[in-house]
Amino acid sequence: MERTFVMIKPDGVQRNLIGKIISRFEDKGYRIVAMKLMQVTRDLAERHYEEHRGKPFFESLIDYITSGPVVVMVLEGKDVVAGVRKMNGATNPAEAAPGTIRGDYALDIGRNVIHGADSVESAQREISIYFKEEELLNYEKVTEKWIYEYE
Ligand code: IDP
Repeated sequence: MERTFVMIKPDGVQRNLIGKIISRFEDKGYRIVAMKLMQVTRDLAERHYEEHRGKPFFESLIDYITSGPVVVMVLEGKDVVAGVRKMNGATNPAEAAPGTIRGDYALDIGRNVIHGADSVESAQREISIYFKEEELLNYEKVTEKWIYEYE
């Protein structure tokens, strides 16, 4: 089963959106296999966003991500990486469709509420930055037989 890494950014926590955002992912059918509230250090943020080092927005991005607590989670489900990206909406909230998280809850690219890994490889890398292997739980939910049509 595919896994992705998701972060409710500091603005999402400050704006009381934790519950609403988690509900969307639960309602869709994804399983939460790890989750915690944490303060991201600059070192951690720079490792997470190392592909953006040198870009004009890099320092403000690191300031943003380290500006307050975040909720990090690992979600599991069928095609969850692409599914979460669609639910999050376009990076720039001005371009994010209504009904997406950024489309419904954000206005500025530098305050876009949520992060989701952009590929299976990025998800694995980000999960290993934020979680220890033993923090990822293996369990099943009884509802899953109503979510998946097993062959
Ligand atoms: P993503 O979060 O949709 O994967 P990325 O291009 O990986 O988008 O950018 C990472 C984060 O950096 C964005 O979510 C946004 O918070 C911030 N960011 C990206 N581009 C800009 C920009 O042009 N100005 C300010 N912040 C930006």
